[in-house]
Amino acid sequence: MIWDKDHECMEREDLEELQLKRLQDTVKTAFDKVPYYNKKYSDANVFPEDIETLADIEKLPFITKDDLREAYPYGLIAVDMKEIKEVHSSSGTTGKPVVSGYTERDLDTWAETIARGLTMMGLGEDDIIQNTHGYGLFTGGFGVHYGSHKIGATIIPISTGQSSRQIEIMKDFQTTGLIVTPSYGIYLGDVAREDGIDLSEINIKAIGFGAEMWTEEMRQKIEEIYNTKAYNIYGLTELTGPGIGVECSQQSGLHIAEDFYYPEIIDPQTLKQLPAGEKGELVLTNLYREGMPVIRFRTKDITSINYDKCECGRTFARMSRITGRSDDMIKVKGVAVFPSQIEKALLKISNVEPHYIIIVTRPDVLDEIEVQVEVSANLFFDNLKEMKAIKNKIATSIQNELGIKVEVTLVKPKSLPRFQGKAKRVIDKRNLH
Ligand code: DLL
Repeated sequence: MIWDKDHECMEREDLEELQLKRLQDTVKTAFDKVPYYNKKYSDANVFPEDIETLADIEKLPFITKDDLREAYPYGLIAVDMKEIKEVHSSSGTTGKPVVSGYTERDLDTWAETIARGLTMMGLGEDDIIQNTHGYGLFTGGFGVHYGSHKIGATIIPISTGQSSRQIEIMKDFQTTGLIVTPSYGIYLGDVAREDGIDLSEINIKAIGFGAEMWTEEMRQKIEEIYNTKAYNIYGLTELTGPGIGVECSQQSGLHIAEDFYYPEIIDPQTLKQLPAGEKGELVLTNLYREGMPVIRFRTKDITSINYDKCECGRTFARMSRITGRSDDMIKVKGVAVFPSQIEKALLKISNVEPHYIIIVTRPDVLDEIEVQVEVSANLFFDNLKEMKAIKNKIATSIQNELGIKVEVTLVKPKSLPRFQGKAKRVIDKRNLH
């Protein structure tokens, strides 16, 4: 079944016509209503009337997370604040977050993309959907919630945590659709085993998972645990949230809601567009957003786009699974972590050198972070008691910055690598690529 055939199966020519019209409207509104865009575009000497074809989008400067932080909190809002009905924020807790604002229509568009996605996964009004995404500023909870209402399903808004209870509810409430992050999906499998419950005997029809990087092996594991198919959901707070791309029954790439988002793939070095099918950084533009139009946002996510027609009948292009990042952001336990946040936490403490590395592991199913930090020479050799105190201080400072707990190891002066050029601070041993 297809939720909105008129759009999802559009001929490319008609789709491009719609995209151009929406792009022109978006750029004009941004230029007229948002001083931030007005200045940025005027400085770059590009104006709304310069967008005559879709290819002209390349004339517009990019927007990055830093731009959004600079505009924090409401600098990119294009409507009167009373039109903004809801705000969400990206997961990095105490680091400078990014705020995303939605009008009534934006919330409806967002719900629409999730409704399409849930339909792609084979879910509908007869289903009972257990949403384990956190309800709050994170977009996962409410996004999936609104979309589930739109398809007329029954939603269980359980949110994250209480893992044994999740399993009990899955069984007792007869859950047929489960929405999880891949690592939480696998973790719940372990909890069920410990609780003596065989999840493959619960009648789950489809699993939707996303919000973090995963591998095909992880998908296989999830499908085995729950004895059903698992579909990839992609999205990011800045552009709205989950639903920008969702996999259909073919499980071969995520259909991008191209009537609402314009995707480009660029070479992260040259910043030039790459031909269809080539791997690079995904750049996204809101085509139909009133509250906070985001134009040419560098997601830093690495993927490729396939424009071939899909067996399922949808014509929207498909992006492949995210296989990496063009920056050093890592998502750990669902929280976006930048090395710069760790550096900031370290700099607050004396007797600590600004030399550190971050090691991310997944010993079992959950992520762990170890931060190795060099301490000054006099301290390292002399004073065990003080070393311990500093270690605790660092751990607390980092936890305050990131909102998650990390393991701190103090290492000898000059024992960590020194970098020329771009530092490579993160050693990700989770094998997610
Ligand atoms: O993670 C939105 C979301 C919620 C997506 C629920 C899917 C399901 P943020 O917290 O802003 O938003 O994080 C966005 O997470 O740039 C990617 O790096 C990563 N990410 C999101 N979905 C996937 C996915 C939500 N399916 C950032 N595969 C993005 C790999 C993903 N990475």
